Amino acid sequence: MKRRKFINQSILASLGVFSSCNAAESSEHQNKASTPAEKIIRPLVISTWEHGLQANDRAWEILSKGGKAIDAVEQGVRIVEDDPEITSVGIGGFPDRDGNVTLDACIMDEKGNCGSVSFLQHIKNPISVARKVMDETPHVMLSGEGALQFALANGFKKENLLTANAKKEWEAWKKEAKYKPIINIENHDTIGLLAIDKKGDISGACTTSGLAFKLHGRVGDSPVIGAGLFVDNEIGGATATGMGEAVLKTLGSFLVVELMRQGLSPQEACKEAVMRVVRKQKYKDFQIGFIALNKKGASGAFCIHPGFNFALKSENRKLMIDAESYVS
Ligand code: SD4
Repeated sequence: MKRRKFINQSILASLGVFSSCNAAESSEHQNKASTPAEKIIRPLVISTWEHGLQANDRAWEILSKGGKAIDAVEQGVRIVEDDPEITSVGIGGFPDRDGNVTLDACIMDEKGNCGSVSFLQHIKNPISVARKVMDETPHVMLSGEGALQFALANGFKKENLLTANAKKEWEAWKKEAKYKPIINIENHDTIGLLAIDKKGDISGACTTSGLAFKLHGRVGDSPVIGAGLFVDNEIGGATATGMGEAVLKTLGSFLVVELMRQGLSPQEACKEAVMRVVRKQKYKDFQIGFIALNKKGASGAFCIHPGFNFALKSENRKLMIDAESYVS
């Protein structure tokens, strides 16, 4: 059941990660609000959890050639959707309590365009369906059967997303059928990815299979623009991971971007959004985490409990950064 891989230093090294550090140690990870003299770092890509490393690498292939952030974020998270070993996103994702893999995703570009799919079954790249919703329909969000019909009509292939491993885990879960999330191994590890390209345009993508063994029909924060993801190209972008219900109740990613608009650094904005959840919801025995970047390429993160980390890639850096947390 335990899916979180606490990758140690040697594994990180074998992945080509130059170093792993905490938030305070990264020079690109600004704790202070931006000043006019601050160095502009771009392109840059950040994404949630260790699977962010491979997503960032893919996004970097596009960004480093002068490609657009919107293409980088879509292609980056697709790598994670395509990996059957990752049990929280795309194919291989853990199913709901009835054995259905149901996926949520959204994408947002520098013009404020956005697309989203929720409760989508049988399609392994929901992020690309969300992109099509954005690019080719007058709508923002398609759900369930309608989202599936739209995907099939646009050439996506129907496949069985329930892998043998996910089925085995679901069958083991059914013996007790208890739903008790455990911090950092809650059976959910969304990928949220934010990129700023050479031109300075920002985009974001977020994709997940949501809470494992959830009620059939449950949709979390990840496909909801403003909750799981938000981008305002004048200011920056933010994305969320963790217990979606808590993020939905505060429209967390929108909140982070608005706090940056008021002058907070990405780090300070993520912290204040987490504190809003802690204060308003009066409970904290779950994990949520935010990552954010601003127009200058400064990034930040904050979470409730230790254990959340994010991947960062820029011209000369490839890092896993441990997010600071409310609980020490
Ligand atoms: C959800 N927020 O469906 C997602 C799950 C997640 O890290 O982020 N996992 O609630």
